[in-house]
Amino acid sequence: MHISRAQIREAADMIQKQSSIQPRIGLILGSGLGVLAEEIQDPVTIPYGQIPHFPISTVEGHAGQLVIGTLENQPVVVMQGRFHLYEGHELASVTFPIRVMKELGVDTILVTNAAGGVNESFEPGDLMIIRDHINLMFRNPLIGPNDPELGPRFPDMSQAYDAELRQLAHRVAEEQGIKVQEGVYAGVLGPSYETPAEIRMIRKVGGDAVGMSTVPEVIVARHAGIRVLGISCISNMAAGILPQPLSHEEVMETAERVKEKFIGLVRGILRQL
Ligand code: R1P
Repeated sequence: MHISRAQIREAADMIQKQSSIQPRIGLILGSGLGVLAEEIQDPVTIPYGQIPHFPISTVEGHAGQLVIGTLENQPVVVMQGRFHLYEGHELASVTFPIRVMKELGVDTILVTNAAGGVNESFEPGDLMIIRDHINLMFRNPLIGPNDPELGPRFPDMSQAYDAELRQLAHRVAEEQGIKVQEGVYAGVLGPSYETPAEIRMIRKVGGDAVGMSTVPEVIVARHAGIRVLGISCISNMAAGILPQPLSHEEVMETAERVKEKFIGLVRGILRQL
């Protein structure tokens, strides 16, 4: 599947007809973190099903709608729910919204997710600023013909997660007295959770947290020249660290528990962007 500029334009046109706001910042809200979209002022909400070429969200905790409005006086476009490869979507669909955000004028995105803690010094409920990622999906959304109007054939990934934005996130966290971690996000395909042996491997190769999203979105954002800040909510410890089995219910519960500090951190970052 190949995404064309005409398809991106078509989706952006539809969105621009619904809202006069020109978003500068894009937010992608991970599992259970969609609550942040309720904070948007003067929101215009568009279900994904109404936007040309957008797939549909199928995962619990992902409402499946785009919300456009302002947050801390910043014009934002928010994905209340994202797409995952394991839902059966193609990589081009999973990352299509990033292309559309760029077309709408977005220059910075904040990518969030719920992730399992691999680093044993982390605790469920911690927020982790993403320093870098490891693509363990072994797929790349840029495979196929490259449209140079959208980005270069071989985009640099040495600064995928913007250093200044990470510093800002740390500063805001400190101001608010929120403890944050920083680390490397390992992206896997899912949907089965990882085995203890896989988690040991991820730890050995330098992963601090693991999840089933984010990596394709960030690759496409960097291809498009969008600055990226990533925040993981450590929703549980990954397999083999604690004796209990993993569940999506626990992921949702932890997201619910941390929502105030998460919202506070994001609002604080937006205020200073
Ligand atoms: C598993 O509980 C789900 O939570 C995470 C994983 O990637 C997986 O989809 O969701 P997000 O990455 O979308 O936050």
